[in-house]
Amino acid sequence: MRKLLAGVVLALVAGATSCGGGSPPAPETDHPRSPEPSATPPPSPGVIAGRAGLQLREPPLPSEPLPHVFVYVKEGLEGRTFPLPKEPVLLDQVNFQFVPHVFGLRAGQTLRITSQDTSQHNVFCQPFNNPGFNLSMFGGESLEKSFLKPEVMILFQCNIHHIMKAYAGVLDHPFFAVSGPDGRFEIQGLPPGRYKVAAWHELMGIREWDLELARDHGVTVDVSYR
Ligand SMILES: [Cu+2]
Repeated sequence: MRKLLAGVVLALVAGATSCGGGSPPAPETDHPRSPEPSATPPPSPGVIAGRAGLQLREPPLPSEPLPHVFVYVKEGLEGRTFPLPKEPVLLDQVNFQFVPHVFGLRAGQTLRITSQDTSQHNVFCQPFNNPGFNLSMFGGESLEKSFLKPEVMILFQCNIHHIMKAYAGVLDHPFFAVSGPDGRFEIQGLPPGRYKVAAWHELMGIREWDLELARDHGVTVDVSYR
């Protein structure tokens, strides 16, 4: 009997890997996949950590790391307030690029925009939920703005050099992160609870998922685009 059962399990596994005589059905791509169980320990309590990737080749080949993905808690913090940082967030213009390209800041926090280029730039920003502006800047100048209402994302452009773009996610809480060159991101300090978490990329779009953060360990998420 045991042999028979083992045979059935093997047959099911074989069937799953050769379904339809070709590759298995494509996984649902509208939702990030949970990572395979592995030897990697879960993140520390209060942490949502993971990696954003672009799956250019068929699994199990690894995905390419995807930087500039804005990952944030979208729901689950309603009614809570968090102290506002006094330090400004910096948006610089260097060699005809906004630096950083994607960033987060708090509603009401100061955004200091600077330029290191000798050429003139014109920072053009037209949010939906907040007042916009359209301001000329020369190297060495700086200006300060803030957005009082949460808005994900706000686009910054230079009207003179159209390749210059930056995106800001404005939130009323501090639980957001941007994936780095290796695709990795980490949100820290979340209280235990159920959350809706979202990921945004300027070309690849939005992913959302629900998760529960336990008291004793964090959660790993795999933000996979294809
Ligand atoms: Cu410019």
